[in-house]
Amino acid sequence: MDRLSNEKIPSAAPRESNAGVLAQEIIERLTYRIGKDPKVAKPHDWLTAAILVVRDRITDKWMESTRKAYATDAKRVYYLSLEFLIGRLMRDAVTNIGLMDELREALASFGVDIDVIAALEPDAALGNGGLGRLAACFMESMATVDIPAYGYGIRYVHGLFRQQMADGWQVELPETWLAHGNPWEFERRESSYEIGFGGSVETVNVDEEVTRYVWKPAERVIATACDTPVVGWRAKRVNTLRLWTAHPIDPILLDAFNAGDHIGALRESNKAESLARVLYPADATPAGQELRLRQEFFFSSASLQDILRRHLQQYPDFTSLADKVAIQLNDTHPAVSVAELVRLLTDVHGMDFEAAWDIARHTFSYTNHTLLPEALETWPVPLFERLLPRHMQIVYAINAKILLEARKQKSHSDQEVRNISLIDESGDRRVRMGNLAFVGSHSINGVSALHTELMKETVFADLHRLYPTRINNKTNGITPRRWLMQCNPDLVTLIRGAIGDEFMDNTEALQALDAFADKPDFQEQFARIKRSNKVKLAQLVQSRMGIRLDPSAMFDIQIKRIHEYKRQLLNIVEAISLYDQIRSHPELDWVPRVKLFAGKAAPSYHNAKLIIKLANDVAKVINNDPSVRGLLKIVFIPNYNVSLAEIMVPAADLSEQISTAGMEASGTGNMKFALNGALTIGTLDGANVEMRDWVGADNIKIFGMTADEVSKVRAEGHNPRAIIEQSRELSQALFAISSGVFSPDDRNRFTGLIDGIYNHDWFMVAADFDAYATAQREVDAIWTDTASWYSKTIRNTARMGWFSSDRTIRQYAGEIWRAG
Ligand code: GL9
Repeated sequence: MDRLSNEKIPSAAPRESNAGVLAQEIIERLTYRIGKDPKVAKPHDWLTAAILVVRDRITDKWMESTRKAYATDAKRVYYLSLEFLIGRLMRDAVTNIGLMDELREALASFGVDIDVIAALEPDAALGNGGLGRLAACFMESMATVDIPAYGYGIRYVHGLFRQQMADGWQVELPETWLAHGNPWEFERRESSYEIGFGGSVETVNVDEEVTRYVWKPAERVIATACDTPVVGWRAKRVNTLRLWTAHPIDPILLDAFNAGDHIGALRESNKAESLARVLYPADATPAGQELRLRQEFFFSSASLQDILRRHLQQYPDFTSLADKVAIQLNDTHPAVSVAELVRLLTDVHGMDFEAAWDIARHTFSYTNHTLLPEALETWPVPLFERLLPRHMQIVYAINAKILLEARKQKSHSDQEVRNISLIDESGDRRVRMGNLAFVGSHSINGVSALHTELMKETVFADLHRLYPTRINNKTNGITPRRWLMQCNPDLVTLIRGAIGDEFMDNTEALQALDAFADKPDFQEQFARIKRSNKVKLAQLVQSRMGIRLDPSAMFDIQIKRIHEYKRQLLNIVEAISLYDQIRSHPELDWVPRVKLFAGKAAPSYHNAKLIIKLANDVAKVINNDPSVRGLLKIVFIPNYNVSLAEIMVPAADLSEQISTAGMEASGTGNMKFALNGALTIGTLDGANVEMRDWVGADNIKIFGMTADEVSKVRAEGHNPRAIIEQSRELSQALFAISSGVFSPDDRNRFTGLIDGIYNHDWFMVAADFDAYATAQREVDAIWTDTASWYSKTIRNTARMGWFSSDRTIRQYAGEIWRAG
């Protein structure tokens, strides 16, 4: 059997749901909603009709969920995120409502293959990488564990760019996920809010004691809600993802138009709509431009106005806000919300500053996702003040309070007080969004145990001493529905046969698989499924790239954003060294390997783009060298996205999680691979540390420097040149790259990249090379002992259950939100 069967999963769809009924509904949608005769309907029309049927099934449950939240006075959770990296929704929604078999049958009765039309659904790529994908996993898990939650974000017209290769270089093309419309969403014209920018602040003296501040924005735009239902596992609950679109107040300036200024007549309209036009493709480097700050304020203000309106529908005033509302800030991108909530409560709703500040602090919590100093958002004071003059005043008022507190405690030196300040005075004055989010929140969490400890020691050390109870850890997780049940249906069938169905509701029940890890027949079936997943990936590579892969080779995969700290370069350099060794020792038994890469580079990140080019240049040489005899292949698959990950993750034998220790806050790809039965080769970084604890040190290949060692070496300085000269393998590989062996058309192409390793080696590529190469040969040795390989990889699947995002969300709900 090759797909997830619904057998024994009770259908959660409320109405009669046999294939015949579904078939009728599909025809009804096709005819009356799309206006197509089934005889001439195109595959896309069938997809839309099927989605509409599924959406309607979800809608009943959606309304029930909303009514329940009102009826029980439940606390609501709001997840504010500038990114939601959703991918396709059809398979997700259909499996979660338990209708996969019936829908397949219904479509088949019209000669339509559900797998074919499902593949036509565009990926909703409203995010850059791990941070956005985490938000999408969390949305699904919040519905699954029955927490009344809303996601708030922006409905970008263009999500993350499409990546094309031109002679091995990354080229960015616009992505148009809305080209065929979006049948999942409901536009909510009635949920519209005015958002201001610029202008000035006026003072109104209400009486002797009370002064009111009135912001008179110079520009105003309208935010309108667009809702997508998010259905949890077995449709227990359906939550709302509310994304804002931007519109001008006057769609066209008729006076200008009539006077012949046709472009000027649309200027306001264009300016407003630019707010929701495109996702910033920056990754762990702040976008920095004014439009980005506008986007951040636009979605923060719209979301808060919506939250306050909903609260007032149910409660008399805002004194109960912190008891009934929890707002999670996903990174600093929505941090301006802290000032906006204070403004709305004071200036608009008449509360005094102290009371408003108290409510804000008890309502917000903030998740930090990176320690990279260049990624911590700051805005130039003049820009912030020009765009948000009232918020600037509020930031100063908050700052005065905080600095006074620190002075009173006498615990902080002058320099430490400067570190705590919301204003960075070290150069041109800037507003520190991380500090604003921190002081405005009752909880600040990191995303893995190691990252949380490093937060306390580094970026937030001084704030942590002032507020020592606020920082806490919530190790990331992944939804097992998308990242096991949907992407690896054959494995799920095997597991159900072995241990029953409990793991489908409680991922930690996978533990029972441990007992099967050494059983030869189970290993054989596990291996057969892995191989068939590899065959599917090989077919994709063959059809997209014309490269033939041998599914019996080890599939060694590194997929993630391209970044120096993630060290794709280390992987490539090791591949070159392996290439050299295979050629000089043809008599040895080399393990056949396919090294697969995929990932996007931020368009402005020079070295990341160079690394993509290097991977492609090296692939060209190695893949065309007959002396390698097919023992090593390198493939860079273009346009990495969620849907491609769903095919690559189940096909991996080896998962590369090799970031410089201390730099990857958590990682979540690491969890997806291990859950699907890959062995991990990785550093003690991010969640890898906890993965080692769960799967056991024997079942993961850890190598390299620790975070402490990295920071020590960086502080004391090291001599990469000496390290390189001591390693023959490394010096030869680096020399091959820098001298143009892989770039005969431009011999100096990679000189700068390699000089960086010789001169400072900030990312410890040289420092970790030997340990990495040794670990790779140990991986080869395990591979050669097939029984040992599958015993380890089965144990990975068995022991990764804790990394379900259901567990993560339960911890947020219990320890931060006090909801659900
Ligand atoms: C990230 C971290 O780098 C990852 O280690 C972490 O797993 C995720 C989710 O917590 O957050 N922070 C960050 O800015 N990105 C992350 O992936 N970058 C992108 O999302 C592109």
